[in-house]
Order: sequence, then structure tokens, then C-alpha cells
Amino acid sequence: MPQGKIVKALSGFYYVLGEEGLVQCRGRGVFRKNKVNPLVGDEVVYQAENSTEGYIMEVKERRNELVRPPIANVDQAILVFSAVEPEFSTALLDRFLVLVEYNHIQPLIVITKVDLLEEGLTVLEQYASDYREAGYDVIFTSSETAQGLEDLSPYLAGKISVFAGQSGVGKSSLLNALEPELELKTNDISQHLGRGRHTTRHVELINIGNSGLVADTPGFSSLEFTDIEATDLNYCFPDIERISENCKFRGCLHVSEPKCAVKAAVEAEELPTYRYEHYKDFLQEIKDRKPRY
Ligand SMILES: Nc1nc2c(ncn2[C@@H]2O[C@H](COP(=O)(O)OP(=O)(O)O)[C@@H](O)[C@H]2O)c(=O)[nH]1
Ligand SMILES: [Mg+2]
Ligand SMILES: [Zn+2]
Repeated sequence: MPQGKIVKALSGFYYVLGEEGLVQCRGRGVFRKNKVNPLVGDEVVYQAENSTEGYIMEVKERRNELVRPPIANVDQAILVFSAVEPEFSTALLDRFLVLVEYNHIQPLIVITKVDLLEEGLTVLEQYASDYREAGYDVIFTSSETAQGLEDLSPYLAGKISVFAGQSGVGKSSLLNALEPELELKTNDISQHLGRGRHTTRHVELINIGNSGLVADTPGFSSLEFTDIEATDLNYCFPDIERISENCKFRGCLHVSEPKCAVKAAVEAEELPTYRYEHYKDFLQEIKDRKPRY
């Protein structure tokens, strides 16, 4: 039986991109009984009734699963941050990075609107160098001048990506610049009109460039650490995780423990102070979180 990937879910139909093109499928009744809920991004086995219609017979095991937007098997999160308007924020970037790492998704940092920078590029270059040191890839782009777009394209090929980032940073502009036929609305203020519109929207993976699939709705819209435990946080900062191998105590939280390699690395300027400060802020936020019942 043929296999494919669900690229859109709408009104009880799943649109499966198979080798022969798009097939409109229904789920088998047995899914409802076993509470298997096929998601956009799922790899499925389907039975074709004819060249355009069929039934999903099996959903392959998922590598991961996002709740908002509901997508399975996300390969990559493109974290879009503008150089200015709104101002670049390492606190917000670190928060996104933690959420992405916690979901075991590969992040890519994209800094947009570099055409608006006059001074200030050196500051951003320093941040970029810090994040590269931590283990992340960083790309500078402008949708105005097309700078950096050719650097970004290869990252999208053959993967399912979600774009994430504050409203107004240039996500839609970036997608339009990569794929002009999309004509996505930019400067879209409807995002501010509450969450109702978002939850009722269907999710679709759109084709970008050759063979890249991108979710048409931004990911990681909730920036709260609802599931992350204090001991998980270390693993959501790859630079801190690496250094922590030299902490004296296993399970060191790098706050008040003696012989902490992470604190020593900050003192020695081997770890940027702001990364450590954000780690501590997030740790406190997790500790202060109300228990769930
Ligand atoms: N100068 C400049 N403006 C940009 C760039 N990218 C986006 N913008 C502007 O920033 C605003 C928000 O962009 P949009 O793509 O809607 O952001 P989104 O909310 O993240 O999708 C719009 O007015 C865009 O024209 C860029 O690279 N350079
Ligand atoms: Mg947008
Ligand atoms: Zn430590």
C-alpha cells in the first residue's frame, strides 16, 4: 500500500501527499475507536480508492507532536527575531530555545530586517557569535534586500519547519520573499484579535522552495514553561549542559551548589552572563509555578 504525508486536515478529510500527488483521505473507523487522531505531518499508509481519494490505514510512529499548531514530526523551528522593530531580545530568544529544545526540535535562529540597521550590527554579530558558540546556527536576513535568503533556503529543503517569533518580526515577509506566489498577508493585525481565530483555523503545510514544507501558522505561541521541570532546564541549554558535566554534584542546578562548573564558567567569561541569568530566571519561574492538579 502507498505511503505519504498528511499536509492538510479539514472537515474530517486528510490530504495526503503521496508519490502520485495529493490524495483526499478519510480515516478508518478503527482510528476513532482506538483514539488515534491523525495529525498534519503524520506519515501514513493509505489505500487508494482511485487516483484522488482513499483511506488512511495506518499512522506511523511520531517523532514529536506539537499542540499549537497541531503538527507531528516537526523537524525544525525557525526562530525569527528582528534586528530592530521589535528590538532583538536574548531573553525572548532563550525562552523560545528552551521550548524548542524541550520538544526535541532542531532550532535555527534567523535575524531579520538587517537592512534597517546602521550601527548596532556589531552588537548583533557578538550575540550571533555567542549563539554559534552555544551550538546554534544563526542567519542574518532582510526580506527588503533579499540578503541571506540563499543561506536560509537549504535549511528548509526536505524538512517540516515551523516559523516562530513575535508578531511583527517579519515571518510572513520572509516566507513571501522565499516563495513570492504565497502572497501571505503581512503586518497582519488579526493575530492580536484574540485566540479564537487561531484555534478554529485548520493547519496546512505549504511548499517552500523545492521540497520544504512549512506550517502556515506560527508555532510556540504559548511561551510558558508548563511541563518543564527544574531538572530539565539544564538540558534545554546545550552550552550549560556541556559545561555541567564538570559540576561536582550530579543534578547540580547551578545556583547555590558548591564546585559548580557553570558558575565558574560565567566567572571565567566562558559562558555569557545573560545566558546564565536567563537560565536562573527560568528556573525560578518553574519553581514558582503553581502545582497542577
Ligand atoms: N525594512 C524591513 N521591513 C521588514 C522586513 N521584514 C518585514 N518587515 C516589515 O515588518 C512588518 C511586519 O512584517 P510581517 O511579515 O507581517 O511580520 P510577522 O507578524 O512576523 O508575520 C511589515 O510592515 C513588514 O513590511 C525586512 O526585512 N526589512
Ligand atoms: Mg505574519
Ligand atoms: Zn552546576
